[in-house]
Amino acid sequence: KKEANGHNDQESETRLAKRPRLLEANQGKNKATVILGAQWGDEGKGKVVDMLAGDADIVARCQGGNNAGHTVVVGDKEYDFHLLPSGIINPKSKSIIGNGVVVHLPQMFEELQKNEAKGLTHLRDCLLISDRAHLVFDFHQQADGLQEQEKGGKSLGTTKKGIGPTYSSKATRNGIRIADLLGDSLMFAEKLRTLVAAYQRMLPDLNVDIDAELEKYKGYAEQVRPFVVETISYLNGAVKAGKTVLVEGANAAMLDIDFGTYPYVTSSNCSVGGVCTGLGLPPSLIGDVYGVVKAYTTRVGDGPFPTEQLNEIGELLQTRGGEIGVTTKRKRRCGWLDLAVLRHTHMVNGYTAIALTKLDILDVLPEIKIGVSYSLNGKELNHFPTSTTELAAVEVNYITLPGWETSTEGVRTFDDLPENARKYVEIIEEKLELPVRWIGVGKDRGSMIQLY
Ligand code: 2SA
Ligand code: GDP
Ligand code: MG
Repeated sequence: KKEANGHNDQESETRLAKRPRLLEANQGKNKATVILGAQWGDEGKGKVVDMLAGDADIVARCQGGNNAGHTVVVGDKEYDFHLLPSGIINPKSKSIIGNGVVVHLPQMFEELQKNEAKGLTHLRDCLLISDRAHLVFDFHQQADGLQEQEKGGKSLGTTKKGIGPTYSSKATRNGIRIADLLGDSLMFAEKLRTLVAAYQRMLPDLNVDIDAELEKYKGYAEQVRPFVVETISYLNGAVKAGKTVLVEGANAAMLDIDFGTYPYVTSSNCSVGGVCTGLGLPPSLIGDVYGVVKAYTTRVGDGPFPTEQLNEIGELLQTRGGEIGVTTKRKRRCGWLDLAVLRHTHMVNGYTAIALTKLDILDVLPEIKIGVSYSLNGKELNHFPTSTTELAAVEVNYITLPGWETSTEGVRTFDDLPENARKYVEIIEEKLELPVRWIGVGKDRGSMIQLY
């Protein structure tokens, strides 16, 4: 008998029988784990990624470029990664540079060579690069410097790695992708000439020898070709096949172009949305999202920083914490932990838990403050200020806790931490309503307390 919708009973039964299988196929039980910076960067993402990479089949970068500087310390060896995912130390996992990353090929090959010289000889066997990733050229880096110069006293304090100019080329649809470099060489040359001309119209001082650049990139095309794949189907296929995927965020939520302290931000989405757009992973395949939080706050580059300590406390954090930019060697600005920042980034990123790093740096302080909220004109704010003028004018409401004045460096269990250190951690958990899963008490790979 025909039903109103035109199907007969038997057809409907077959469809129903198929549905559980189809539903199951789309449930996506296996999901990627994501590590994100929860403040203004340099929270210790590299160390956390390296710690988890031992169990990962794939570690992927989704945004940013070699502005990032991620440190991993293994015994007496210190590695700094900029474009390469920090998980690449683990020879058993594949490392992906995703479509959302911007790649300066000469500096990527330099980074490979530098780490090979340090004994990581497996790197080229592990690396995969998206054919959709955009290329950063030397003139993008020059433009970054010139644009900063033009801003004078209002500069952003960029790393001058060409990140902003490259993402703007991408947004104006003049950008050049790795696939263009590997495709028709005449088309690549034409695209490059158009892109350079657009930049020279904006910045007449920009000096580019296009023919020399084309010659150089002929060589890079062949050097990079073996690493290039269509990473979107590769990665989605891997997650569906049950592989363990770890995503390494670069920069941090407060530097996110939408949610950070705009315009004092980088030019990509460093929060969880960037994982989807920068790798082609749907939200349903994203599992745990761990926020990496430094036990105090640092910022490198310009822009408002409400809990900054321009005094001996800030200096102590800077020197004890070795707070120097991994990419530019600039001194990082330092201040107290800021829960207004963390509440804002937790709202956007939805952390499963946090990794609290560098607790050991606070070991010598008799008193420790935590910024718990902001007030403006005597009124407590219930959301993070949008305007930097407002952010620069807020008053921070602090609580003061007693320090522990004991070394935590050798501690490996939560119970063995001094009581005041445990209280510091517990207050953060309570105020953010978010568990702390790991606590960092030293630079080395092993200097980590796991709470659960
Ligand atoms: P850019 O170069 O356009 O991304 O700069 C824009 C802002 O983003 C900040 N930014 C960073 N902040 C912290 N760490 C970063 N990586 C390096 C590190 C930084 C360094 O690990 O130390 O070496 O200076 C990073 N990359 C970009 C930048 O300071 C600007 O405020
Ligand atoms: P990332 O950009 O988030 O990967 O962080 P960076 O590598 O730029 O900066 C973090 C710095 O802190 C590096 O020098 C790390 O070696 C160091 N570090 C990470 N975790 C800890 C920790 O728990 N204690 C100490 N003392 N140093 C740490
Ligand atoms: Mg860093």
